[in-house]
Amino acid sequence: MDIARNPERPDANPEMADAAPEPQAPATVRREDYTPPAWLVPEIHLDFELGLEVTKLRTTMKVERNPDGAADRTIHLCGDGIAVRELTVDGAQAEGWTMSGANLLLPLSGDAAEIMVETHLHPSTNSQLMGLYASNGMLCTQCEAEGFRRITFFPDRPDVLSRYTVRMTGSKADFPVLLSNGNCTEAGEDGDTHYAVWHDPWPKPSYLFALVAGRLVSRRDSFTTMSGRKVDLAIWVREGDEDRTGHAMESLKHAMRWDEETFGREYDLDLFNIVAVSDFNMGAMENKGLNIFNTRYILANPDTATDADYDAIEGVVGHEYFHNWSGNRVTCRDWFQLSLKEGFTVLRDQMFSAAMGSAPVKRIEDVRILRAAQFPEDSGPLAHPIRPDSYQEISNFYTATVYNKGAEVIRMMHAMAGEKAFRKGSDLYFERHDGEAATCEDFITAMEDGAGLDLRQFRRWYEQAGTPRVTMRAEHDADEGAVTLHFTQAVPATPGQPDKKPMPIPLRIALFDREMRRHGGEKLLMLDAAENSFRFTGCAMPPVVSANRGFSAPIVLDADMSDTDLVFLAAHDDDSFARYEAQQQLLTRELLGRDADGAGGDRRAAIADALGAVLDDTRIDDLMRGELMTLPAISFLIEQAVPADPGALVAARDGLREYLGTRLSGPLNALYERAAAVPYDLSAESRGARKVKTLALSLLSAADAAQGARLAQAQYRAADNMTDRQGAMMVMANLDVAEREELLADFHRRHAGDALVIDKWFAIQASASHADVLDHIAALADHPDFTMKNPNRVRSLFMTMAGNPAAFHDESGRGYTMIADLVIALDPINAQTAARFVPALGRWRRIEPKRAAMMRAALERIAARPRLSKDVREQVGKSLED
Ligand code: B3K
Ligand code: ZN
Repeated sequence: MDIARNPERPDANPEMADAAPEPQAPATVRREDYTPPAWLVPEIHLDFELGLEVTKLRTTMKVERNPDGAADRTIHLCGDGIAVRELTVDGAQAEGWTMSGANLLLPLSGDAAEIMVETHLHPSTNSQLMGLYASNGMLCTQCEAEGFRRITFFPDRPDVLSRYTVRMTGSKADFPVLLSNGNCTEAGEDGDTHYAVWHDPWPKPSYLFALVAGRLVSRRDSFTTMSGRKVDLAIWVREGDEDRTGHAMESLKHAMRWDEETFGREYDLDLFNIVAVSDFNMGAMENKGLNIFNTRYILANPDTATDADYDAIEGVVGHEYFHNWSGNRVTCRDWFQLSLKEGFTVLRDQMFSAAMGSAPVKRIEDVRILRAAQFPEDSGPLAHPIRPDSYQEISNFYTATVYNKGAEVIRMMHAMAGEKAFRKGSDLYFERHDGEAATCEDFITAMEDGAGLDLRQFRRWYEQAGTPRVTMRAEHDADEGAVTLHFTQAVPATPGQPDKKPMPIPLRIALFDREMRRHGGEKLLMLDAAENSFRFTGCAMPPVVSANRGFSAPIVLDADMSDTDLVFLAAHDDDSFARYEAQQQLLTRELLGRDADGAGGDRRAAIADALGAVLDDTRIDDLMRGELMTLPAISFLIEQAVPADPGALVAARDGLREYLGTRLSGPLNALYERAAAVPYDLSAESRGARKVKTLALSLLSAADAAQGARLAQAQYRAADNMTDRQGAMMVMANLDVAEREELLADFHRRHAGDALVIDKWFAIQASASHADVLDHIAALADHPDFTMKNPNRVRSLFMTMAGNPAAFHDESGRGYTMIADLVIALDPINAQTAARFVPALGRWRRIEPKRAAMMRAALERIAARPRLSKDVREQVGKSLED
């Protein structure tokens, strides 16, 4: 339902509140229905009279018939919750215009015209945080995907590219800083008000428009590009936060340099602005020359941000910057092509972070995210290809599939082409489509032409949803000294796609000589059929096969290996990912209660031995050691055991942690002491020490709560940084000990008023495995610091809870009820954020019947509500479909 039709919505435009509150079935938009726009808008001029309560806007656009579009005399201008105040065509009152729902249809007599439309906006009541809204007394915008239509009437689709000129007038006191895309070309003042004019020379789609006005201060720097141009850089924050912007600025400069060196991409304006706002629906937004960020991906200092926060800032600053080419210079033709910019840009930010830090650790982290977030999507009711075929609400398609699997698909092209040829392909793509609104097909074709790949069958990765399941069986022929690897593959059925075709799967493998503990070189196999076999000679003994090294393909591989072979690879594989993977497989088998096979029959002991070897292996650094000490996520285990019993999985994981903590208490204590002695800085050594320290503490406390509480208390008190303090608090939050409350109160007191740290305080408690976790969460929802208006705060409590299996899957079903209540209460305030909570309930089919029935009932309760947003309705409807 659009906001103009829902009087319950707090941000409903008062002018539109009388409109009929008729709920309509949301229309389905289909990829195959794409037609080019009938009208283009080469130029647009926005004239804002700024106010928090009312902002008045006069939009002037030059429009012209699109020679490649349909011969439609009527221009279709999208609107959402806005009303026409005044409308002229070539200076005269417009005639014959009509409204079609929220959209404006305006007949035009010639092939070109100048249209002026006036709209009034109400930023301070815009709680959806789309369009123009107020955050902490400042004005800012979010237009992707369809927010521009909440500002003015416009053909709000990404294939309409315009040159923007923006004039802002406002109170000097309220809005001392006035920013928009491009460069400031004029500024002046008149008594208490002032104005600024900004011009962006690069034609762009409306989703990249941005405006910010408010009391802001900036950190300044500059960057000299590869052709010697000086670019001014500024990061704008609220007064008092400027000291926390250093890391973001360094990350930006590193990203600019890296993109020049790795992809040959140079920045193209004289100015690059970033603004941090505290009320934001997602991480950040790549508006041309004026990125807008969630404060959480900008602000950091050692006292308030963890090492993970520092990494996330580097990654997101890089990601948004890289969009300047993969997204802005070459944009998307329509929203079905979203992965064209997002998948590619995620790959670019992953490569950047790998280059800035530890590449093997980054790869493990990225695969962990893919498996925890994307695999469940691919196996559930919301499964969709990386290039979807249809949607009702595009905001629901900013998914791990489009982003992370999209990145994996392009990473496979990289693996098949090799570094140099891949670069030729990306160069050709940028050169061919610069200034255009392109498609995934354009990208694939450029890769074929530039990198010399044949991607005919590979296109299936864009068409088919679902994670391919691959089995591998090794057959050894002792007489011939040969081994044959037999592969089968199947892509599971997904909604709307019952039958799948085989995918081309690039699989990096190595055959280890069991005795020499070496392999004779890595190979890249291409699977391309339901069954493939490959024969290798020179194997007198059956080799240990290390397959899907580096996670070369986003698949589930059942390699039919004995525990003994997994123990071998966990100890000897030279590919860090494969070593990690062997250990995860062993752990997964154990946690799923699968029978031990080999390794002396005692898998627990074998796991403890392998982990023991990891704890003091001097060949690996602490950052990698931390990965090898991390147990598989329950969300990953749920995927492996259908129907899953989350309670049993949580108990199995807790039991194994207790066992490992007890068996390895000596080496864990030694590791803890060694790591605790390393002083704080941001070097890899120091960060690695903090990582293993808290992991060791967590295992030790699983074995001995009293010792855990003692160590956690001491770590908390001694901490000179947030990583140690948060780590100690997370361990303490799980324990039923008196010091728990004391430390939580201290943490809150210490960081009162610092929103990002108070978010952590909520999240720490919501992620705990404490027996009373649901009571704690219910109490926190009533805490004076909790608000439904701030997405970070909502996520810190409830998204954390939805990701905490001990809480969400509590056998009482109360976790499901709480999430359903949240969705119902949040939907009228912020539909986009509310819809993000639905997929957790939508996984009911993979859960044991008792819980599944309660999850389904929670969805049905949401579905029965009379006025749901399009966002929530689509997700709930699909989650309940048979
Ligand atoms: N492109 C934006 C995401 C916009 C989401 C709109 N619902 C951020 C990013 O991926 O870089
Ligand atoms: Zn992005």
